[in-house]
This record gives sequence, structure tokens and C-alpha cells, in this order.
Amino acid sequence: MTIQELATILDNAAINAKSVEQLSKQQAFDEATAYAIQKASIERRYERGEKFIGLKMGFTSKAKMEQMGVHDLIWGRLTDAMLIPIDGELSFDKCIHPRAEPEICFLVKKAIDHQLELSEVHDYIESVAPALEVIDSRYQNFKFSLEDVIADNCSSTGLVIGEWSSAQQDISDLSMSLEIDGEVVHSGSSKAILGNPWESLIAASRLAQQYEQAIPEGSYIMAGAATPAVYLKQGQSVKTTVQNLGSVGFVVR
Ligand code: OOG
Ligand code: MG
Repeated sequence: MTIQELATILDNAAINAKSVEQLSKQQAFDEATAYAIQKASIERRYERGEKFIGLKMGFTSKAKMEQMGVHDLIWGRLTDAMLIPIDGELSFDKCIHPRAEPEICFLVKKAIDHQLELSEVHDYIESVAPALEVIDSRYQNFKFSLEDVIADNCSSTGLVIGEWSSAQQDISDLSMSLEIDGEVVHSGSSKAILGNPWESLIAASRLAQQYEQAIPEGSYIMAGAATPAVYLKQGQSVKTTVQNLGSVGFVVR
């Protein structure tokens, strides 16, 4: 199958909320091809009118790598159609088997056009916010290889971003919790994200360069989950609280 055909399988799986067999079980492909499939599938979304809003990093924490059995950094693209308003709704019927995970989001104040050094991150990022990501693998049983998940745009499905705070604060070791219906189901620290969430931003800048993905001013960069993800059920209220940054949530309808 061609890259276009493989991308179409994943795009249709997302549109129809119907899982598919792992692509790698049908045809072997390498990481570069996986990113080409991701690009072709996101381009189908752009053709339908969706707009690029930023990048998400994946497997930036051990908790996530161990949960999913994949041990390499990955990145995907976010579109405006994935945005859930604060306290808004995720439509369960449009998903296959959605999960939520607590993250930190960066707001880009100046286009990032090279691999950033730690010393210059504040020139490019003014604000940080607590965030939740919704992931919904298009693969049966939420099982995939590294190449499969990259091709599937890293399971990207939804995100809710809380209130912005100044990035001029120490975000290296903030407590983070994931709450379902008021109960804490996972808790951890922002330190779980590559030892410091700024490292995730640096990795995003490097990978965007490598894959020639522009990061314009106003883009969001999701740093990756600090704890394992949890499966969602209809009717649940989902919330994350990040120390000093505040809380944000959504409901599953
Ligand atoms: C892949 C996406 C991983 C993260 O924050 O680590 C990710 C998946 O777990 O389905 O978004
Ligand atoms: Mg994530």
C-alpha cells in the first residue's frame, strides 16, 4: 500500500470511530515512513478545513513508556478540531476507546525556527498552562508499535488547556494529578516529563526542525503526560491539577 492509502485507513478509522488492525501487521515500514503517513493523514484534515494549532510530544515520561511498551520520543500534530473548551465536552461516541492524561502546555510567543537551548526557552515561550490530553488510538485494543503510533499521529484526539501563567517560574517539579469524578486516580510530578518539561520543548524544537514542521507564534506545545493515561467512560468529569498552575477539566458526554 502507498503512504496515501495507509494514511487514509487511519483517517477513516478516526472519522468513523472504528478501530483498525495495526498497519505494521499488514506491511512493515520504518520510522521515516511512519512520519510520512502521519503527515499525509494530517493533510487530509487540513483539506477538510482543520487548522494546525501546535505539536504534542509523546512518551516523554517513563510512566507512559511503560504503560504503552514504547520507549522512544514521538511527536504529533494538533488541530483546532481537537480543542475542547475549558469545562467543555468530549463526545464519547466520536471516539473508539478514549483515554485522558495530565500534561503541561506551552504557548509559543515567537516562531521557533531552530533547536532551542535551555538558556533561550524564555525568548520563545511566555506562558504555561495545565492541560489534559485525550488520546484515542485508531488501533484495536490500543496496541501498537512505535511506527504504528507515529503513523496514527500519536493517538492525538483532544486537548483542553487551562489558564495561562507566566513561564518565568520554576516548572521543573510541580505536583500533577489526574482526577475522575473528584477522585485522584494518578498523581505525579512535572519532573516525570524528561526530568523537566522544558526538555520536552527542546526536543519538540529539534524534531520540528528535523521534519521541517514550522512552529509559528501562537502555537501550543503539549509536553507529554506525567502519569499513565486512564480510560474514559460516558458521564465522567475529568480534571487535572498542576501545582501553582491551577486546574482544568472537561466532561465526557
Ligand atoms: C501515544 C501518545 C503518547 C504522551 O503524552 O506520552 C502521549 C499513546 O499513548 O497512545 O501522548
Ligand atoms: Mg499525551
